Amino acid sequence: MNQESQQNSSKHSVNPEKLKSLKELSKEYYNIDSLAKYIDVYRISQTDPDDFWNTIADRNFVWKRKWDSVLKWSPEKAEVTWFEGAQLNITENAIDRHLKTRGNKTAIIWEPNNPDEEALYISYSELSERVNKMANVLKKNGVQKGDRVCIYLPMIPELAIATLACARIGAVHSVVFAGFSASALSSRINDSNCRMVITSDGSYRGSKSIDLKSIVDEALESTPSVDCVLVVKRIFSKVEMRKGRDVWLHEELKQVNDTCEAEVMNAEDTLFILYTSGSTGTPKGMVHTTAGYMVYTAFSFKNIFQYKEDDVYWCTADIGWITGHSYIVYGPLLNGATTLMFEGVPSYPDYGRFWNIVEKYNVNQFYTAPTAIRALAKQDIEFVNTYDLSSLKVLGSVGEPINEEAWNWYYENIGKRKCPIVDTWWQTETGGIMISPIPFVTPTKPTYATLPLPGIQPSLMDDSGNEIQGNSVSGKLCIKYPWPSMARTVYGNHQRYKDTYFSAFKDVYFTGDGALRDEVGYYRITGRVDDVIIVSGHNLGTAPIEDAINEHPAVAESAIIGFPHQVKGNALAGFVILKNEGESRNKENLSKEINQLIASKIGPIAKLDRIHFVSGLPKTRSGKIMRRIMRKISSGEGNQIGDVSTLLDPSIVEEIKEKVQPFL
Ligand code: 6R9
Repeated sequence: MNQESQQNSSKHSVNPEKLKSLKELSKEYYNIDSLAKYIDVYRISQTDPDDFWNTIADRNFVWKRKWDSVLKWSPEKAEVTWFEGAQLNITENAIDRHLKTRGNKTAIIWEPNNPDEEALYISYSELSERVNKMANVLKKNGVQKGDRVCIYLPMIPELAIATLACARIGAVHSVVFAGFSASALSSRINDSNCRMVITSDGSYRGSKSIDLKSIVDEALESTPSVDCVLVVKRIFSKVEMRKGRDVWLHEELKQVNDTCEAEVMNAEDTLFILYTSGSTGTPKGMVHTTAGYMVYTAFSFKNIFQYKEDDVYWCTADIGWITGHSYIVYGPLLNGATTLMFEGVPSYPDYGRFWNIVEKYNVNQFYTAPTAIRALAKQDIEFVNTYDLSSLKVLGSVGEPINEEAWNWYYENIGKRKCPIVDTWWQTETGGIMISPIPFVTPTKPTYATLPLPGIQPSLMDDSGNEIQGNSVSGKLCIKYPWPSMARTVYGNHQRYKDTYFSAFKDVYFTGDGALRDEVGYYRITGRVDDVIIVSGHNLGTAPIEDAINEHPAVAESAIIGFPHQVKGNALAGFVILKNEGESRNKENLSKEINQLIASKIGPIAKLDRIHFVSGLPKTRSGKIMRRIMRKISSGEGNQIGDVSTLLDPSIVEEIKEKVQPFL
């Protein structure tokens, strides 16, 4: 450890003799494969975080220059700097360094929307060539280091390649999910003044094709900063190319060579911006920087998925979300893994598609979201049983609390009771997975994200700002100490960053989530704290109650909200989606049974005053339930629900409006 970082960590005074022996152990830090090692490594990471990250960073990456200090941290200013003084390029770590040993290994398997179309196997050498060429195309069209490039592409290889091409030349990528509307796209482009947009003529999603280029054209009517649109041919539709602005990628590629020197980046240079919608206000452009993000996504990928050299890893997310950034592109490639990208949807051509893909490629690690699990669990089990899923070793879940029913279904039917489920809690802001079991190491427990990764120090805070000690407690989930992949700021608005994450509690990062810590110290995320409902003075998280409801055999999914009540302060209303077989049941009886279940699982306090049977819930495109919308409708403000651009199916809002009489 160098001098400056020694000063930095002086408050964690460690006996040098002890440190020496810990250092011996640290040689194997990178891959935690036993509970004893987890406990040791976690302790080291907590005792001397600087030394811990220093070792991880030093031993597992290629640097053009090493750092002068590991961490500098000013909680008052909400400013954090990791690996200051270091220089690197993340693509040299994700691609170039593998070429000697893994040049012919498949880096990306691409499975198209239509199973009859040919899949692609892109080797590390081919990926290198394609990233370099794309990087040269960006340069040729005027993109320079530091410029922002908006990427609005479907899940085709060019999406991953474009992000890496930006990183190669030091341009900042801002990927916008290609299901967003023109206005959502233009506001994101304008917020960070993107210079270029990379898009395609269109996209396939199940049986539909979507005309992406015309959405971009509409968005660009109000985006003065964009002077070039790079268009990938995907669906071969007729598109209008604006002269002087739009260029075809395939034509540009013919004019460039396949070597592009990796730009020398400083550790804290911005790697990308990714927008995340808060419950209020405009989306926040979370800024992630180079070195810390690299170190943490690589380290967490390796451990959470226990990836072995010949494994095939598949994360079903879209690269438009943080999950896709960290665990389709960067984390896997930094570890020289084979990562699968799927263009389509779980229901096309039928509900067996995911399992068909697992069989086809012998997928070893499968990472998806509870919303997908619930949707698939609703279907005939034959869709699963037709396929051989014996290659699977690890199953992952991310995005929202996974209810017990879905957890059990996943564990039994997909993992056949032999694959641990890693319920991974994290956020766009955290850059990487924070709390999760390590498979074959941490004993799992349904609905619990279990334990923090080494280097992550969670804490639960009470409403007066005190840390809650001990076990069997609940509170607001905070992180006490910086970690390398934390977002550094909100693009163009550091005050908002400070206000959102660093002002609720002194000197700690506030996640916005509530959590409980059980008797052995396992964490369970109970939902966003803005969704917490106080009934007769009791704080009730949404997740445990929804879990209880979902245990009813006729229920597929549910969401609860609070509404004002004269006696209790708030009462609970449930929105319930039934399985097909539940539709014909008497609703009054069903409601009684649901309430009995809640009473027995949580207590009579959590019984629902109203139950609405609906066909769907207002969800974001990444599967999160927008309870805010149900609250607005329920309180008679259905005409003021605000921005619904991130909703998957806006027609659900109309249905709920019709079914729900405001609780006035
Ligand atoms: C990665 C991602 C973040 C919010 C987060 C929390 C919820 C994510 C979860 C989970 C319970 C899990 N969340 N994973 N809740 N258990 N395993 O989803 O990022 O889109 O920014 O959402 O999602 O509420 O605060 P992002």
